Amino acid sequence: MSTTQLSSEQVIALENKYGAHNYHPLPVVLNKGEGVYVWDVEGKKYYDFLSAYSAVNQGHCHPRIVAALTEQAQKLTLTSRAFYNDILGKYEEHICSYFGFDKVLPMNTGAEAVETAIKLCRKWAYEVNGIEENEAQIIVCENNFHGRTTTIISFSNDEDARKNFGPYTPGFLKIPYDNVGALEEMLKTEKNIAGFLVEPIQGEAGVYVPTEGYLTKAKALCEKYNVLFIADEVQTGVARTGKLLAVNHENVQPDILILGKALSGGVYPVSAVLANDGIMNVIKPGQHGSTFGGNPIAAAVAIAALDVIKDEKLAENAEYLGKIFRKEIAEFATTCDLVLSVRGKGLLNAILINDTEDSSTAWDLCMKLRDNGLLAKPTHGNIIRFAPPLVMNEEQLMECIAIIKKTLSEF
Ligand code: IF1
Repeated sequence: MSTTQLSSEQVIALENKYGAHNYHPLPVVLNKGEGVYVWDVEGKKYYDFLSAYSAVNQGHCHPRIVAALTEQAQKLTLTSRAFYNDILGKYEEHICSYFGFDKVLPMNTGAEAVETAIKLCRKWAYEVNGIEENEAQIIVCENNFHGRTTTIISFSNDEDARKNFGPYTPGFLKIPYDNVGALEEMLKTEKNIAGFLVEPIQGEAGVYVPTEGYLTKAKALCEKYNVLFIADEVQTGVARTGKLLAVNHENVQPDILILGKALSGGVYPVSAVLANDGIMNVIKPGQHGSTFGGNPIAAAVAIAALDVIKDEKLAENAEYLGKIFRKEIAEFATTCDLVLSVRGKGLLNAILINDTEDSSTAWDLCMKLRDNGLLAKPTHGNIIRFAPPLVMNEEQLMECIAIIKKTLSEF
């Protein structure tokens, strides 16, 4: 292929011909990202209001994180875990003290980390909690999204995510989200329960923020029934919701914490599972792993990505700007019947569009937002997620809110 820049249409045609059709992207072809901005191949500039599904919390191509990547890449990229390297231990100490856990098991993608947490929980149940071998059950919530591996979609109720991928992995019990009674009922009546896996805010389901106190009560129930509280913070973690972790809004410390996405600032696939020794030490040599898990580049990038979050006070910024966003949009919603409501925490927000699930209104609105210089994408049906990089400033946010209001008004 020639090195000259392809037009958007040419790129889209290539992907359509040679790429699996497992996505339906918004028709915009990007070739540059910097902070809160991305540019398309025709040179048009956009505000990014998706942040690669909250992986780019630190902003596109953050110089400190890119520097960590390029510096490490000149030295040592991958040793595998057959040998030690001089940066993994440093990273492990850094992330454990950063989130307050004894140990970390480093992986690469969010789904791998969720799978790791499931294996850890089951093994703990058998070897520490005395549950009958192969009988462990893990409670999950309706409308969850935890990734796309066969086991994870086995406990999804999203037909697109699970249809015709069977046979499914057993050992999961479903309860309604944000329903303490349903959790208690399940814990009281079912046997062999090993853990409760939950998103502190359900992202893909449409940014469902649970009732204040839900996480606290759920954690207390897990303690009462001696099952592990497993928080999937792949999307809500690393400052996205206005605190370092979404569970920090309720001072809940999970038994197992799952991180991904912004753990690397979107520069490299990095995920992690954190737990204390009583749980993590059930994993012995040779019982779990991954070729790239904890590789030197991932370690260097994650150290820098976490430092940027703290040094630039991105959680505080997300909290402050998120309040402005929801206030402005809520006020606007009273004057625009296209908008039903806005909800979220920090800079993880969603607008409910006044149309049916199967309507193309949300999609059509995102196309108009694109024309007006702002990129966002619907989650389910009539819900549009708005999640800009956390490095955004108030002036930029106000400009984006103006674009959103203008687009909705003109629609
Ligand atoms: C897609 C959204 C979907 C996640 C939570 C684990 C994972 C994710 C809470 C798995 C990943 C991504 C996957 C991506 C779109 C996006 C997403 F919610 F963020 F928007 F799909 F629901 N736990 N979420 O949100 O992490 O293996 O992808 O690194 O698959 O379309 P991963």
